[in-house]
Amino acid sequence: TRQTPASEEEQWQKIDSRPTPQWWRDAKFGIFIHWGPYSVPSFSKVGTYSEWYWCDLVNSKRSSHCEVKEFHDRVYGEDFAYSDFVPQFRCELFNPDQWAKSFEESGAKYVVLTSKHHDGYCLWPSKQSDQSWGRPWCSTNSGPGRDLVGELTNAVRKTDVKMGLYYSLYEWYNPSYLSGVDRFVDEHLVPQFKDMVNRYEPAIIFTDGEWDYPAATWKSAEMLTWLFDESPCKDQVVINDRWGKGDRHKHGGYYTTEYGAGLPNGENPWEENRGMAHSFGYSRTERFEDYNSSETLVLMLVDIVSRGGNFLLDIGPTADGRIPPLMEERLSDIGDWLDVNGEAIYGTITHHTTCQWSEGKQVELGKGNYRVKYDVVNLMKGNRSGLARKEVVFTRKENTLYAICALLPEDELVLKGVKASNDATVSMLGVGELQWKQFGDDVVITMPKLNPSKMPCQHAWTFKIS
Ligand code: FUL
Repeated sequence: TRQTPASEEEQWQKIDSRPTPQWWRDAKFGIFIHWGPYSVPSFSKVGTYSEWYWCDLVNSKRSSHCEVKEFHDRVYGEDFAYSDFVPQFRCELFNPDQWAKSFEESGAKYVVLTSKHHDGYCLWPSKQSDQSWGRPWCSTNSGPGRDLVGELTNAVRKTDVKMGLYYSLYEWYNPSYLSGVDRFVDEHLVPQFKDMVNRYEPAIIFTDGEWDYPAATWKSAEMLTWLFDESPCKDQVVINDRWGKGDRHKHGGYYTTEYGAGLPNGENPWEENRGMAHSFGYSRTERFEDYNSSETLVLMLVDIVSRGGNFLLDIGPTADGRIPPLMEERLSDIGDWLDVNGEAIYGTITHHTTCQWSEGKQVELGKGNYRVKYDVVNLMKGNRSGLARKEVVFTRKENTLYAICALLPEDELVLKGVKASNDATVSMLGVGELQWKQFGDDVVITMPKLNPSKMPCQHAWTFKIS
């Protein structure tokens, strides 16, 4: 006998109870990539997203005061359409193996590429895209004439970094979307989504653009049921929480926060995503001072991981297919840090304790613009009573505790409220074993003499107690 098909509610129950695969929870650090025709103008009012160029342009027609419109008319002319950028999206210097190498060397364990953003332009040969747009609207039949998703997927799969895909449910100006969402979902979205999954078997699916309609309209539960029951990546695929209006932090997979503070603990799997400056897509208006320093990015990673989250750090490649060197440098610096300190990050869980440096040596985790640009420090203040400042953060793996410090202690490091057993060993990653003593409730570690020109790493230092 045939079973009656599950109701939407039953489908969600099953989807929501599926644990996020452990590999993702252990991975901690991923790289987000926003790349598409918007990478051609690569322009945004500073503080906003360059991948929203088209939408900003259309909406600004109604407002007299818009930097995108002013820029567009001045540089390209009023009659220049967004689609006219596509021939200039040529990616002629795109070298997928080189990208994959940068990703691997950054210490990231996964990558998430925009297979399709809200402009609907696909970075892979999507039949549905060309059909519903009534013109070539994918990267094999226009622009670079290359399957960018396929090429990057193949290159990344040669490393041990996992390949994931971002996919926008809605498309601002798709004629089919504008003329009726139900038909768009049946004839475009569902078959296109399945095609993407079948072709590339992504390790992660980061959906987005869900906010116009409830999940039922997008047929999200139906797509996810197919994904987990039938698709070729059903066992290990990881999903996020952007599947329908109002459903974030409710339905789907891991919780997402965006240019936010993240969540206070690891109760639910979560991931903070943000660019290195203010935008996801490359923006030529962002200057050196808009970019977070390597130090800040390392501290963000450390702080997020200490609260049980993952960090999805975005890069915006250029229309000619390069990763801007400043972004490459940031990735490489994070990689250098993880080379030494990775064991305190990957595969760890949270360890909550209040902890301060010894008197007179109190520091804040993150100095300068860290606090201004990244409000998590303030969030944590509110959540952890008694802890005025966050000086040391902790992670844990079985019987090993890692204390990560944003400033190098001078003579000794006092970890208040940490009890270690008599036979414990204490070491500094990249340096070696250190002398220590238990003084009442505190572990006191004697700092070794370090040669400033031969430091194990920069930005933050890890002490291991096991
Ligand atoms: C948002 C999008 O609108 C942004 O453009 C970006 O893709 C971000 C990750 O998600 O909601």
